[in-house]
Amino acid sequence: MNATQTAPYRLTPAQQKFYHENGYLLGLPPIYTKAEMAKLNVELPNLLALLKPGETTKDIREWHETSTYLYEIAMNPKILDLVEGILGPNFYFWASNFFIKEPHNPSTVGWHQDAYYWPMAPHNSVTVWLAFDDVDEVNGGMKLIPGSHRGGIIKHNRSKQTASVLSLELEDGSGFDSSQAVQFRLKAGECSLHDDRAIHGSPANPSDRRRAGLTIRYSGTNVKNDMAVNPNFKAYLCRGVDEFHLNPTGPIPAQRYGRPNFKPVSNEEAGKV
Ligand SMILES: O=C(O)CCC(=O)C(=O)O
Repeated sequence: MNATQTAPYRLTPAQQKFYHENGYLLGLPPIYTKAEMAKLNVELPNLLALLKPGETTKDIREWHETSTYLYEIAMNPKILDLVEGILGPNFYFWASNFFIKEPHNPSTVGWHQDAYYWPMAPHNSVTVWLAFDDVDEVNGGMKLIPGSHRGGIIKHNRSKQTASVLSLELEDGSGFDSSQAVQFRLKAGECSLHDDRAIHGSPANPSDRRRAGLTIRYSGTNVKNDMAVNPNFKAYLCRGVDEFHLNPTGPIPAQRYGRPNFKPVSNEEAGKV
């Protein structure tokens, strides 16, 4: 190890226990310094410039396949150290998606379980939510129902909230109580982890501050995507060995910013409507 490398961060047994009991983890060491995060934010408009008329930042999905900007974030050893503490030594990443709420943006993210949307089995996936801004209760930070990942997958219905960016969601009271939700608070450059079955969502951003985060999805190599439902799925081995060979491997991007030439399968197409 040279002088600029830091020792890998290992989740403690107490953090692992907390995650497995509650379905999320906060209070983790920063992934990026303020200066590093500022640089990533300066670069972000280059990616946004590739959006087509009518598209929103939510359409930046799986652009890691063609953008080293995103691929390098997803493969950041500091993130992989955290994920390894949950998934063990052998895992891949397969998705990246921005959730950006500009100041005074009324968009919400309805209560949902990611696993309801994904044609993947078994449930052995972790989302890293990397904050590009300081995020809290004032600017529409995420909330999660602790322990809800242990309650099984609940049938989602078509969204009643017209402001929700998701089309399928869970109604408060249908198997969970939103007053039990934990408010996520992160500084720019920090991340949270959550289980693919944990119920979560976020309100609008009525504040003067942007609320931007990048979600990156990681799964154990034992998790298989149903290619009949999501044919664009590509796995990128992050750590260890792929002893199962259940999924196709993705190409390594060669340019800093680019968009894939496939249309990602929509949540409605991939979900169990
Ligand atoms: O950014 C948000 O508010 C929601 C993110 C989310 O739904 C997810 O990570 O699955």
